[in-house]
Amino acid sequence: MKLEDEKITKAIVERFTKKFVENLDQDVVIAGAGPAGLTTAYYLAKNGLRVSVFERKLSVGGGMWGGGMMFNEIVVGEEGKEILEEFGVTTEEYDRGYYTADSVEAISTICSKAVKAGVRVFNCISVEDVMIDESGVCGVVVNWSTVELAGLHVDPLSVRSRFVVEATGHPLEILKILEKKVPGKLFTKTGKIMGEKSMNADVGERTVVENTREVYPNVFVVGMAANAAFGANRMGPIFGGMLLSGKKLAGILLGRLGKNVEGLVKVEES
Ligand code: 48H
Repeated sequence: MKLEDEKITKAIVERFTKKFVENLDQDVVIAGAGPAGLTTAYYLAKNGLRVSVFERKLSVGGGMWGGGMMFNEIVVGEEGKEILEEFGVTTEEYDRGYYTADSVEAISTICSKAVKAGVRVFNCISVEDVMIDESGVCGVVVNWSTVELAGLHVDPLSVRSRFVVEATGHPLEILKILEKKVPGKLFTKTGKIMGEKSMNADVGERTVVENTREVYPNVFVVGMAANAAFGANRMGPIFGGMLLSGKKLAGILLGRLGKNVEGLVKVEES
């Protein structure tokens, strides 16, 4: 059989368009495909929700690939280990309460499981704004990352969703947009972004789960963004908190949609 070049092009364009169009009205849209965003997405899709993740970069996985300072191993605690094992990632005990995993195995497996569970990941697309109506935020505004990089003046497209998840990590891009452009205050003590504090693994790992919550009507923070929003410490290359935060947020969002979840502890919002 002779391969037809134009058929390859047609297949890609038609299939991508179908995928994009079929995912314009979602239960949850997540900005950022780091470990926290992907873990949230996995548990939501596994429990029947329509979930899209938009990722600015070509590759998904955020900061997990590089472990700590590019030593490509991650550390997790007891509960983080259980989540990694649920994903099928190999873990190794280092000392009591400290487990390690290969960072490449960890993030590639989490992403694979999320996609197989039904999550739609759109890479090379950045969330550049939110969509609002009288109920609060009701979706995101997206554009090719290359448009942003080239500084071109090209209008974006929009995707509707019941809930939006801020999973952009340290830079808190979605919350910065909210602070600047939408009326009302964030649900932090000051009503504004409180900012990330210096490294303290013990505190940061705990607070990242506590700070996983709604931060503006219909907008939820997860992972590093949660501590940056609520003024808590960074935790360095221990990644259990990112996974636990993602699992907690999935529980909250499923609860909001009245879903009865088997095998996923519903965590009430505090
Ligand atoms: C689309 C965007 C946009 C945008 C950014 O940084 P991440 O890995 O975030 P988390 O919270 O999943 O994990 C944090 C962890 O990697 C980390 O940095 C830790 C534990 N640090 C501790 C410390 O002390 O330093 O992933 C965020 C993702 C990235 O892939 C970005 O490219 C992407 O979000 N992103 N995607 N639209 N506007 N902004």
